Amino acid sequence: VSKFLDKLTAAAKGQACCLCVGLDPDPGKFPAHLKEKGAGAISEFNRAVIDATKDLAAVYKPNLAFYEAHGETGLRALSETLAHIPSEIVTIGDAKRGDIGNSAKQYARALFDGLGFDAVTVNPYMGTDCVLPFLEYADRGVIVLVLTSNPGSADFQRHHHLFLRVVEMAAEWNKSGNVGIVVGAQHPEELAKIRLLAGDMPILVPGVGAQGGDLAAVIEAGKGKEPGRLLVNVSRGILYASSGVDFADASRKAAEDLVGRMKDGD
Ligand code: NUP
Repeated sequence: VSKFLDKLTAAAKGQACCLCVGLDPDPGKFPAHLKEKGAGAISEFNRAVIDATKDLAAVYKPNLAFYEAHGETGLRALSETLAHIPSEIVTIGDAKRGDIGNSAKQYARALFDGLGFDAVTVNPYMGTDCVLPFLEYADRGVIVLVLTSNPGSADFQRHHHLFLRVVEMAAEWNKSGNVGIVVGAQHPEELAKIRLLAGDMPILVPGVGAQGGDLAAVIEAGKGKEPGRLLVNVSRGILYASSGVDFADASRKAAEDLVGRMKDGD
């Protein structure tokens, strides 16, 4: 069992379905007193959300786009955010990288050695050689896009059931026990099928909350055997539960409500 999987199991605290809080800061949506500081307020915003949710979250998932968009200021905020996350909580860098091996190696370095993520998301549609440099970090998680939450997932991923081939490949790539997969909450029927094929691999499910996915259906279809094998991500539904000065309290309430529903589904 990989170090990544051990950490995930511990962070899950016995829960089959766990909360992944998506840290996708958008200064335009911050409460007025932070909005005026723009990207300079990202770190403070994230820290308040982390402090309010850290006993409820098994995983934090910053999406790199929300930091890279602000250049140096954003990247500094990402480092500060990662430094603020308690060490027992799993971090997933949602970067969806995918490139020829020589370049993928540098992406893996940046995300694992540089930023120090426990796991990253990878776009596998360029093929095995592009995923290998990530897999070489056997102590870290490599979470592969299978069937994404967006409407365009029908264009290629569903074509000839291509996503099922990706599940098969993910199982082959899992020699070190450090591979996971991403399935959007929009596809509960396929999620059940994928769970059967994928065994007890961790499945990260985004798309609950702002994108309208059905949490109960996701739990029913996606639960694994061990704790922490189903990770439900909610970003906007937690971060922007209130646009007022009470945003951190509101993020806690939203997270509490989700965790309550996850426990009921067990
Ligand atoms: O299929 C995917 N759908 C998706 O929304 C794969 C993802 N990684 N995501 C990401 O999850 C998305 O980029 C965002 O960071 C988060 C969902 O955010 P929200 O809809 O809960 O705000």
